[in-house]
Amino acid sequence: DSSDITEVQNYINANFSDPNAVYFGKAEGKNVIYISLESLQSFIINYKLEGKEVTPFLNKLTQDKNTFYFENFFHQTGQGKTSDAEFMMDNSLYGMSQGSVFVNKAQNTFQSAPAILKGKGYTTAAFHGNYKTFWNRNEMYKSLGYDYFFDAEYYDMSEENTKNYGMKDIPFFQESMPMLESLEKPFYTKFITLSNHHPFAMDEGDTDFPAGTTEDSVVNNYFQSAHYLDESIKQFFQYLKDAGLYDNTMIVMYGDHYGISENHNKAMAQVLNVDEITPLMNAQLQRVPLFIHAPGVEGKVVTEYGGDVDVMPTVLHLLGVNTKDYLQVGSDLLSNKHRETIPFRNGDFVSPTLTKLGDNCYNTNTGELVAGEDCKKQAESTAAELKASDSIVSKDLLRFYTPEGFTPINREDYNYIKDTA
Ligand code: GP9
Ligand code: MN
Repeated sequence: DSSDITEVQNYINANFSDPNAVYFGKAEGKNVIYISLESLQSFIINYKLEGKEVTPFLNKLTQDKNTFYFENFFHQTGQGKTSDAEFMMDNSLYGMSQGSVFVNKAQNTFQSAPAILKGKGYTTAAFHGNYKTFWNRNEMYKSLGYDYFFDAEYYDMSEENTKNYGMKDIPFFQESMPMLESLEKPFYTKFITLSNHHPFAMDEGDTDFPAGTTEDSVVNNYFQSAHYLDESIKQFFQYLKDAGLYDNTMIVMYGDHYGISENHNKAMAQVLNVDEITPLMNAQLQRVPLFIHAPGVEGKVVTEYGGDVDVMPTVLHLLGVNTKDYLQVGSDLLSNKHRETIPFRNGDFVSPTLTKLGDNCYNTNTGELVAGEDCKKQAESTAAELKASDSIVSKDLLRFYTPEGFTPINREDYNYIKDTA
């Protein structure tokens, strides 16, 4: 009821990170393309196997003059995996502590990035080479306000084009181009890649990159599969240039969640050349790459800690949309007041100084255990942030509050039934 809303509003107002005047509106009117980089973890950036860069294209992009590369960015996903990352990118709210918000809360009211931008004249679309019902996307995307959902039905799902869940990334981007080019501009779109998915095995002929040499085939395959993803992104960037879209499009790319779980710590210790992967190192391995390529904006390598929920306010502020009246729990990564305590979905947190994992509190830099008391303040802010978000999602609070100037989404305006006529 209204007292729940007031409590959440007070929390969010008190914690709002003001937009940075240097960047606010600097990408106004640009198209937006999000790319979900399946299972891509930050350790792979600039990693060399047998002297060869695994992700040469992305490595170079970290130094690009119009690109922000966030090197201390952490995924905050739970059981909803890819879909949790999508949810956080589009809403700056957390997925659920149990189960998937896409599956369980698809009928809720949201004030998502696509919905907000539709109010500014944007066309919105999602591209994914798997069938639309996976993760209940076809229902959730209605509530998020996606005008179009190009799912497996729009792609050539032949044997040679597909692997595991669906389209291989190279043909996926290639076949997406005519559909992307058909959209009215400006557009807000997302592309969800698939090839770099566990167990990462490649089809014959799809890569000439070497596999790793540990005793763990999942880890070994990961190098080849990540290399293939990098190559597909390189090709997509070229297609965007060829189509004349590159210079007026902001491209946001993020690793959706870890690819190598703790079950592979033994091989990962070899890969990272350490004796063992400690719990603290495992937390540090939850870093995923985040790139924001914004034409005309001077980028940089950003060292501040950040997490998934922080991306939406960052992107909207670059587009010149103030998020102050929206109920979002993230903190603009480019704000001078950006918050650097990054909650994980289970209530643990990482920060540049302290890390809490279960009952243990660590000095992030030395790895030493410190008094639990030292982590208390940040543990409280972590719990408060998760609580505010959970309150919004579990009680469907946004149906009681419409920010000024926002047009609510009517789910009935949307369907993703392919027109075969
Ligand atoms: C499936 C894709 C992969 O459509 O999103 O799902 P994941 O297992 O990574 O959540
Ligand atoms: Mn995924």
